[in-house]
Amino acid sequence: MRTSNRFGFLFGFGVLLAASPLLYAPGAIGAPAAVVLTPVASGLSGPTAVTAAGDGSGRLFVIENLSGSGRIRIIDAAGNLLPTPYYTHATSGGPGSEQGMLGLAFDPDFASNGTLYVTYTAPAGDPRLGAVADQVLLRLVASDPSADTFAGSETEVLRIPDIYTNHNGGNIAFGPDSHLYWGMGDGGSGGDPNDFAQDLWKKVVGGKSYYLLGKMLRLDVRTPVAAAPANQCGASAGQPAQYAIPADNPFAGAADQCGEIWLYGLRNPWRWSFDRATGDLVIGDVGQGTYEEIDFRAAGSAGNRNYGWRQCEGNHHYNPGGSDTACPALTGTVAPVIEYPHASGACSVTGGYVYRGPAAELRGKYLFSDYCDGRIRVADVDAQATTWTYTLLAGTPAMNVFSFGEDAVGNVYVIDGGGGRVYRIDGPGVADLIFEDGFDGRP
Ligand SMILES: [Ca+2]
Ligand SMILES: [Ca+2]
Repeated sequence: MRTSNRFGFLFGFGVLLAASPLLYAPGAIGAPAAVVLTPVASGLSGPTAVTAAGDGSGRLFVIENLSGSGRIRIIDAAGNLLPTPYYTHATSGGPGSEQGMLGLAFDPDFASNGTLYVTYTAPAGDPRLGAVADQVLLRLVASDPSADTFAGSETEVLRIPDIYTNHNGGNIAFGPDSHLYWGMGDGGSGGDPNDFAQDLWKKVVGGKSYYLLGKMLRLDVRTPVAAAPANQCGASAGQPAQYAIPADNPFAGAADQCGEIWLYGLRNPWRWSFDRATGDLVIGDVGQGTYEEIDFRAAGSAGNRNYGWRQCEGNHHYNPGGSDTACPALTGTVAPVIEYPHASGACSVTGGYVYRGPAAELRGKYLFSDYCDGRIRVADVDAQATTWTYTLLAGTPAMNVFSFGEDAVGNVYVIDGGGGRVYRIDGPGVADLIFEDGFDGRP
């Protein structure tokens, strides 16, 4: 049911309610009208990501994190959460941990080649490159792409050493160029004590070599190489590797700069996405203790690739500190398009999507949230603007927003990790659904 409030905006949930309509607080002036959160699945354990295969099957794939393992579940085209997981892998971590199974991306040609990728934190006992469990990119090739349980080959593509258990990024996605992007955190602890995010090469700490931390990586995962170049940091020079460095990567062929790097100066790019209409990259980069930020990279942009951390937290000096608020200008780094402080319960940004789905009033707007306050934010996106404005959606359920996801037709989903639920973000004109287990979407 949807309820009109006195400002003329509409809020509600896409379920049938028996009694009086739910009244929600009005949104800020200018908020989009009639946003509806339609429950899609509940009862999930530590849901961390949701995506589609782009294979015409209508299936959604959801990562669940359990203690010591991560698994992929399927919501079929009829909306049923299938009881048998699609795929399971041992991990370090568990529900609510920053470790675990963290990312999932389907090859654009999955329907024909059966290829998908997952990222996970290696389980205890797995070989370790760094002080703690490695971050791993794995290729799965399904022998039957239409099957609802995975059977096929598994190949490790890239393994990144880690030094602390937090800040593991983990999101992966194919860009419009069909290369795979992987967002990697700064290694962890707090304040990036080893300044990894600004380091473009390998750095030895405690006798172990670390690289590719605090970066957005761009990989050609479709082209295994027989002899890796000297600056392919995730491989041994001259040895075979399961991915190539795209020739147009900024540090391809460079001496003492890792060829995999696309962007750097990131702290923990936990969730980010490509705008399917423009190819622009929008990143939610989790802040340290004071400011959260959204970063923007226009498609085809060749400019500054340094997004500032740990010199800057948002628009503010971090290390070395400073009292001004013009950090990016003074450091020559890229300023965020959105910054917000830790206030009113906000503590950790969760990047979302530029909406390109069927709800007309949401099209072209960027949806994102905060893990701690669970409020959904709707930003007006103007690629010409240096900062974006946004409003808070009123009346959304109490959530811990772990992630957003997008399906093949541009629907955007939001994951309440703490509540084990997935919602689709809808507008008016989208048919209401009755949720089979009686869950009605209310907090
Ligand atoms: Ca880490
Ligand atoms: Ca930044």
